[in-house]
Amino acid sequence: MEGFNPSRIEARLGEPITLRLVNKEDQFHTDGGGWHQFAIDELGVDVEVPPLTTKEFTFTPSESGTFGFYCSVCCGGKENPYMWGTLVVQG
Ligand SMILES: [Cu+2]
Repeated sequence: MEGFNPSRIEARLGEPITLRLVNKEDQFHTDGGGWHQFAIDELGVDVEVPPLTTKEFTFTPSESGTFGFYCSVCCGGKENPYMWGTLVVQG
């Protein structure tokens, strides 16, 4: 619920990028049961991370540009000003 760290990620078009998502929330967290999500609509990325879990995943950006990523499990979803970040894809 502190937001994403880092909140800005850079990648290159067509090159795989691996992200490690660390969810520090436990299951007693009132909002969303401690789950968090990492989603980028435009790139078809949608990863959910269980409470107190670290999840690594790799994806390859298929478009260049600047995209917002967010969590919509908790905290007001896309409207939450903290659970937001930016992925910049160059290439
Ligand atoms: Cu969240």
